[in-house]
Amino acid sequence: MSRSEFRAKFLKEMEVRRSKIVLALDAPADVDPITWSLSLLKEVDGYVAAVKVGLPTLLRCGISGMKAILKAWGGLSILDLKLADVAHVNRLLAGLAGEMGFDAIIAHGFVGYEGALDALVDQNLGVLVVAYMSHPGAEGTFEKVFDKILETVKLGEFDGAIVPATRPGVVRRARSALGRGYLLLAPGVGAQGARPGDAIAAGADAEIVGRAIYHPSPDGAGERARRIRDEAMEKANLRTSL
Ligand code: NUP
Repeated sequence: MSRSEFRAKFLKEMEVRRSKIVLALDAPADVDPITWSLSLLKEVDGYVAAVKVGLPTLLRCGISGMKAILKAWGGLSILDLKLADVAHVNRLLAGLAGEMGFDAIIAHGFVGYEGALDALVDQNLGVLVVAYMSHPGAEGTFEKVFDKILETVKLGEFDGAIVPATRPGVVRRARSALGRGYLLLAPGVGAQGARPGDAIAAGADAEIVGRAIYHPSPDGAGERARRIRDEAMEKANLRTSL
């Protein structure tokens, strides 16, 4: 999938599913990861626009388990590898992501373009670049490289960037540097302290939410996802009933 193809599909999916929430699927250590993922996805169907799978879930489900989960889900999926390697390894992992059925991958931006992220251009896969992270200690490093990473996003004409919902000011800076032609997805809502809708109000297209939806168990996750979606939509002055 080329850059514009994933971005267009994601924007369309948000419209069709009437949600600006992406589910972070990070299976806890004490569950059967495949059963857990399947029941969670069933619960949240209708309330989230896409699913983002992290390494813990992928490693524990394995490639065939992951394929089965994505097939059952049927919607857009993003693999959060936070790739940060040299070109030939990045290319191998991007190929594997495509083979499993993922529509996009997340890669770190600090590695730069030439000999690293340039390998992800033309992989038939959407690419989202981590521009600034959501945890408290991110500032010391990411403040120094943020502007450079945004330049890399534009250089590779990637689909967009991952920016912290915990720092609406950073989301605003990313939007003003990139313009409307790039996706901004923001994690950090709920368990990490940001309120639903704050990042969208600051210019993000969607918010990535994990524990606030699936904790303590998939039971009731649909209702929690619905509430978070509605709160986010309301804050962003959108109407889900449109
Ligand atoms: O800066 C980042 N912060 C972050 O939490 C970049 C990310 N990709 N994430 C991911 O978002 C993290 O790996 C997890 O999958 C999700 C947040 O989960 P939660 O805090 O909503 O449970």
